[in-house]
Amino acid sequence: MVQVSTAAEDFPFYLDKEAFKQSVQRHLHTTYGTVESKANSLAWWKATCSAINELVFEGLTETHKKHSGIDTRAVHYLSLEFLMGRLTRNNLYNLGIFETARDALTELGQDIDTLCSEEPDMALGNGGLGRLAACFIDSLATLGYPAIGYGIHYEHGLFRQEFRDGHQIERPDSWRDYGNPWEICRPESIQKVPLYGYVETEFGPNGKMRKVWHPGEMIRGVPWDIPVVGFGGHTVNILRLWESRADDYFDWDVFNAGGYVDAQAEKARAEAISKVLYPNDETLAGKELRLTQQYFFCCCSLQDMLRRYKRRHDDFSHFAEQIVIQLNDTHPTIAIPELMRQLVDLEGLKWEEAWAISQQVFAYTNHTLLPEALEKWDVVLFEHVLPRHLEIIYEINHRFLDEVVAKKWPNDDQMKQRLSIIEEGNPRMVRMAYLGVVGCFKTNGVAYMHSELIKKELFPYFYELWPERFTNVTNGITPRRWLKACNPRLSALFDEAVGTHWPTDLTLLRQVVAKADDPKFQKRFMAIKHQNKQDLAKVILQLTGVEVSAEAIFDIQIKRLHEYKRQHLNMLHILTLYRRLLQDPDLDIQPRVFIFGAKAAPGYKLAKDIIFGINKIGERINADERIKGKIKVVFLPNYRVSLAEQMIPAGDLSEQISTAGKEASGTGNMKFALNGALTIGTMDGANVEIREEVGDENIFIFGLSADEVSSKLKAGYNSRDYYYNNPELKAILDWLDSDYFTPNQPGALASIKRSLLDGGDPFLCLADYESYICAQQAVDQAYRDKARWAKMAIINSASVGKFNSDRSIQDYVDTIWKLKSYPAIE
Ligand code: H2P
Repeated sequence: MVQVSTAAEDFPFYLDKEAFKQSVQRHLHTTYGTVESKANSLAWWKATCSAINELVFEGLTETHKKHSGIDTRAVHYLSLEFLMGRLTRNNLYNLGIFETARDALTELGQDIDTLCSEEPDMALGNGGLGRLAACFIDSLATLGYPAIGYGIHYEHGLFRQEFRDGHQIERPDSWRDYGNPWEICRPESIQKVPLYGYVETEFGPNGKMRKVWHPGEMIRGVPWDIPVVGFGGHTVNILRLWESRADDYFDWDVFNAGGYVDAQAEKARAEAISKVLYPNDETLAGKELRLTQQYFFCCCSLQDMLRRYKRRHDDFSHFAEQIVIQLNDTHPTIAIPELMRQLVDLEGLKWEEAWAISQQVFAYTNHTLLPEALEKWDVVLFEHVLPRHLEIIYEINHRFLDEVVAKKWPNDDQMKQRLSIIEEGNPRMVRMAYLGVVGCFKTNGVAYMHSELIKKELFPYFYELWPERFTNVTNGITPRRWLKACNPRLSALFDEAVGTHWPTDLTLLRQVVAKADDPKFQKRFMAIKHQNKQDLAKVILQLTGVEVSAEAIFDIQIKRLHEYKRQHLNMLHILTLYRRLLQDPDLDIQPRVFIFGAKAAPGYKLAKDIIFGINKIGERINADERIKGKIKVVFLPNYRVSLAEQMIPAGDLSEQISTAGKEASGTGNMKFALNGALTIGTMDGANVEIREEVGDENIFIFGLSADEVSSKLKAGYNSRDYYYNNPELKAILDWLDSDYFTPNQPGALASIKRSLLDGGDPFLCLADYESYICAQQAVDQAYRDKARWAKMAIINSASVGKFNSDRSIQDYVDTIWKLKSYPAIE
């Protein structure tokens, strides 16, 4: 494991308060053309960013010099999502000048928290997958590995969520309306991307036949670089995001002839590619746009890699030594045929040569077993957008089936059909996940259990064919953002307890376990939790108008809204408690605040109904004086990274309640445990490994195991059995048919009940209900014993060092990437 010193004295960018102050003032005057008396917080924030950037860019230049000087192997991380959140605080901490900047700004009459909140979140992602990519590039830079992240420079990130009468409303998220101080446009590295058209077979200059693609359209990819500062400031890598533009977008002739709108049509079409993240793909046009997006950024990124490589090499014999490309999920697997196209069609390599290279550079991370998230493209659509790539995929498939499958399973057509990259059916589909496995030297899952399921359930025959290609890398989170920066109080306590090196070596926190029984330490630990809860209570009041007490259990579920994540199971628990309280207002339960944050995909009706349901149930419960405020329910609007940073330090209970076998890993579970929340969860994803680390007595596990889930489904699961056999469950489900929570709108919540009964309850909420309620009772009991709870919380916080994303990155380096660390600034 690489050790990078992060002791304060070793930070290369030591800067005193005076120098920082002067820099901010200078930028206020000379970069933004304003003065102290006129500047608002936005101007102060921007001037602060410019002051920080002086150091960031110096680090960037040094890193560039170092890495290009040694011409080293680098990892290229291709991801449709990078959920960066805000960067100001992160960059200050990583440069080791947070305190300096805070004090300098205070002397300038500015509050650093206010300035930091001026920054819009870079919400270029949807959930855990995108945030993982952001944590990974932080760790890569921290460990000094040569790396570049490649993605799309979306004009709008994930939508901004508002609630209207409890319903989710989507509004565009314009994160860079007024510019983004962190990014640099690089017109010198623009790439051109061909699309559509047709392919011809021609005779090449050597008399050999060759394929020539005549594209119907060319798009330009404009790169924007965002510097990624490693903790300690020793290395600054980049995240390169591509923006689409029309090649020659303004048609003068049409404009001069009076066609003012038509003249811009091409521009609008080209720009649509990087307009939004996950355009609705219910229509054919939406599907085409998604495929185009995936191809667009892979094509630009590969050209960029080849361009850089060719600066130093005359042939491709060293390509696979220099370049490794990690495909973050199935979305970028189109990069495989694209590299083949660039090598064979454009660079003139033989197929065999190109395929041998390609097979050594690509590795694929799978993030989900859910079929809906594994890309498949209709062959007709594919051929329309990428005619040459379809041919290449056919060739890859043909060789794979004839040379590999037929050898292992001679005369077995069924096996060929099973493993074919093309799914025969109506319509025929390209299975991109299969292409990923065939074209990559490694395929990994993101937690131990998920990686096992990949082998057993998702790709069993591929596993039989190539067992050595399958591996696991358990996810992680960066402790810099998810403890040091978001929870300064707890960080200070840990600094005192174990010294200041834990942000890079999180296993040092294990020493704190010895203090878990110490009443004084418990008191300090829980006092910090209480203060964090008070802070969150203020945010809750401001966002929802609901007053909550920091004495209550803060029971939090934050993640994408999806049936498999089972926010509606949590809702059933709330309804159960509410009903019990109505039957007996003196019922002795620990007060709880149920806190949610989640966005539902705009086209996912039931997910939106669940948000509506929780909001309406919350309204009724929060207003019901009979239950004396014993439970409250709040759904915080517009969940995003910066809100998570305020919620996670305040959690007592972390809800990780997915149907076993469905959540590949989860990373919110790690963030909560690190910040001293106890997990209530199923044996799913990384919960299994968290349990191993914290011990069975410090986690609340419930529900069916993954094996039990699959046997139950095979045996014919009937959710109605649970409904009829449990009168309490029946009563709360029937409640949803009434207008109890939605006055004058009877049945407004009925779709949730319908999905659980008529819809067959595909994620087994009802099968797990009883066990979940029992586990929640155990939580209630545990919380009564303050010393016991404190001990459990401390043990959680101290025991999850394994989930540092530096460890994940080191695992990737050791098993897949084989990189060397070169911190740029010693
Ligand atoms: C996904 C998986 C998570 C996993 C994450 C990162 C797709 O994220 O479902 O289980 O932890 O990738 O590997 P999410 O659901 O949070 O969007």
